[in-house]
Amino acid sequence: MAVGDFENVIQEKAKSKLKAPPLYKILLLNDDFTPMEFVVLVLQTFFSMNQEQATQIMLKVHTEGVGVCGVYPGDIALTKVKQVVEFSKKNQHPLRCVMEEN
Ligand code: TYC
Repeated sequence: MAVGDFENVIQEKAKSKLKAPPLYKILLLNDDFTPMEFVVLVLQTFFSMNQEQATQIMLKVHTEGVGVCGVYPGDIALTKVKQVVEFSKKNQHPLRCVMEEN
């Protein structure tokens, strides 16, 4: 076997070991106390949504109990969940936000 063939075999093996990093969904959960306007503000502030998108997602969570606000790599997802939880606590709202592997 020529040297070039060996190189190809090694390259193919290396490629087959590459795996995309896991992505995480960030979920908002409904509750009976957090004001709708506050949820819309959270979606605009931390998930870069405009008023219409944020209102749509908020209403989905309000009626269905849960909704996805975005999908991110693990470190970014964790930071966003912490930011939402901290911001909600500071404003004395019980809004729940969690992440789940996609
Ligand atoms: N259910 C809340 C209300 O009626 C609104 C709400 C929507 C709360 C979405 C949380 O993730 C949520 N004020």
